[in-house]
Amino acid sequence: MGYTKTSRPRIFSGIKPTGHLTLGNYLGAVRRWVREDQHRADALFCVVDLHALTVEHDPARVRRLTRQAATLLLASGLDPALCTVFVQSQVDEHARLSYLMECTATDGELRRMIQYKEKAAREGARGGSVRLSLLTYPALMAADILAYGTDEVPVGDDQTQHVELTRDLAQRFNQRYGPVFTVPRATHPEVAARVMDLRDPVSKMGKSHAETAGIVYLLDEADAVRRKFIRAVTDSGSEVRYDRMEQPGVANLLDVLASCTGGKPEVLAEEYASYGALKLAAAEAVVEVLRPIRARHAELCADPSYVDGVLRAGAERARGLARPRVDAAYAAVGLLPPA
Ligand code: AQP
Repeated sequence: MGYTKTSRPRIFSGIKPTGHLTLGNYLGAVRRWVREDQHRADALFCVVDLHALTVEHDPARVRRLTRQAATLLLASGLDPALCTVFVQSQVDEHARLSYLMECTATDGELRRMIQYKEKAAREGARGGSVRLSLLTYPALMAADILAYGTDEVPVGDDQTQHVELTRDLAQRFNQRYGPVFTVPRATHPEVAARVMDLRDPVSKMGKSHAETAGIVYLLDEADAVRRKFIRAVTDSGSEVRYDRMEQPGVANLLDVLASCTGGKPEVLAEEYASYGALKLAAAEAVVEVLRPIRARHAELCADPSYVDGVLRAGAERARGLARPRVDAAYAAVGLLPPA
């Protein structure tokens, strides 16, 4: 059919330019893309800018954050010789296939998405209106993934429900119209699949959140990182234990430390006699992880034409990979071939 694959698994994942990239993005997703996925698979990584338009947005900011996200992905170690890095809106097949996904999903299915419920409630509470694209966003995300015959989607925990929906849509489409799509599966890191806000350890560290004191950004200076960790909310009591339910603040610090140093949170807990010592250790571990990323980011910012070139080549390759499958999906549902 023109979209056969190589023997290596196909991997796709993306990041929304809704804010500055966070430690959660890095530990939950990007680091695995860099260390594992790009080496063992035919991997595509995308700045999913269309998803940033589902809530009120400033065009200049989205443009700036899209470039910054792409630059940070490269600064984190994605290597264009090993993987494909591109921007979603520069590859038309995503929006083209999204419509077919909307015709496959049901209204009830999309309204059940937790992120839709939470964000719609947030917008409502602010007195704003809820964009229709916030509801249909998982159909576009399904299109992002399915257009490439993706086998694996490396994401943080918060995206599990959307990938499950993508699987359902792929299966439903294939049953109705014939085998066009690969049914993908989500993969998550062993530790730090959900990094929590340091000031509110029962909420995810999210880059678009308005309250930023508990959010560590990849571009934060070392002193800012240390300050945020020192002010992290811990729990009542003083014993360092790894208990996500009873001690979410301490567990979060242990997850971050374990993820940065390669240890196990349960084992690390035994090494710290106080919350203060744990905070300092976690802060220093994060400072060391971020140091080379910030340095490389500064170098890449001095050479914007390099980043442009990577994105141009990435979009070209992505287009070539996606088009045959999206054309096949259009034909399968009964649409005429391109005129
Ligand atoms: N806190 C986190 N811990 C672990 N993984 C995370 N990811 C995001 N936050 C965490 C993973 O990073 C990838 C890209 O995320 P995204 O851009 O889709 O979402 P975000 O950073 O959470 O941005 P927003 O705009 O603030 O989103 P909402 O409002 O939806 O939370 C994904 O693999 C994600 O799992």
